[in-house]
Amino acid sequence: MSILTLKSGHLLFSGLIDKPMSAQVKYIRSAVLPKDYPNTDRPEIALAGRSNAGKSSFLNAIANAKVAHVSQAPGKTRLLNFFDFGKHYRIVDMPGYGYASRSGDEIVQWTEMVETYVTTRETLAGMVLLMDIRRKWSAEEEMLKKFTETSGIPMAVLLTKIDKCTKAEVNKFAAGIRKSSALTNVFPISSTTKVGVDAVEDFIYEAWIKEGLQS
Ligand SMILES: Nc1nc2c(ncn2[C@@H]2O[C@H](COP(=O)(O)OP(=O)(O)OP(=O)(O)O)[C@@H](O)[C@H]2O)c(=O)[nH]1
Ligand SMILES: [Mg+2]
Repeated sequence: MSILTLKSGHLLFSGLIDKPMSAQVKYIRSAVLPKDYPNTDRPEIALAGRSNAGKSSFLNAIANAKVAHVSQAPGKTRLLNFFDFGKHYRIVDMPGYGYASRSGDEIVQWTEMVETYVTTRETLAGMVLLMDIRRKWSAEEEMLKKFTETSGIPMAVLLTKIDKCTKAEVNKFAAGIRKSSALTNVFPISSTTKVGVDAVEDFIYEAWIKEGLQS
C-alpha cells in the first residue's frame, strides 16, 4: 500500500469504519521551549483558543478517549501538550488565553510560547482555532490569525458548544464570525454530541495532512 492510498487503504484493508485520526492516540510530552518539543518526524496540528473554548474536549472527541485534561476550572492547561495520532501525525493542545486572573507576566509568557511555536515549528501543518460559538471574534483570535499568516500556516475555526444553541442561532453566530474573521474554513461543532466533528476530521486530514504524507 503506497502512502498515497493511506486513508482509503486503511479503510479498505482494515475493514473497520475507522479514520486515521481516530487511530491510537498517545500523549507524548509537554513543553514550553523548542528544545523540549518532540522530534520533527511527522506533521503537527495545533489546537488554539480562549480558555474554556473546548480544545481539550475536542481532542478527546476525535480521540474517542479521555486523553486530554478537560478543565474543571478554566486555565489549567499551561504547556504545549503533544499527542501522537497513530504513526503519521501529531496534535498539540495549546494553553488557552483570556483567563481573567492571569497576571501580565503570565500573558507575556503565553504569547512568547505560542508565537515561538507557531513561527518556528517547521512541521506545523495547520492551526485549528476553537471558540465558543456564542462569543465574538476578538483581538486574541486576530493575533493568532496574524501569527499563522506570518508563518504561512493555514487556519480553520471551530465554533464549539453548538448543543447550547438553536439551529437559527448557530447559523446567525456562524455567519457573524465568518464575516469578522474573514476566514472560509469555519465549522460549527459540539464535542458533547459530536455533531460536526467528523467533518472537521475529514477536512484536517484531506487539506493539511495528506499532502504532507505524499512528499
Ligand atoms: N455543552 C458543551 N460543553 C462543552 C463542549 N466542549 C467543551 N465543553 C465544556 O467546556 C468546558 C471547557 O472545556 P475544555 O475542553 O477543558 O476547554 P479548553 O479550551 O481545553 O480550556 P483550557 O485548557 O483552560 O484552555 C468543560 O466544562 C467542557 O465540558 C461542547 O461541545 N458542548
Ligand atoms: Mg485544555
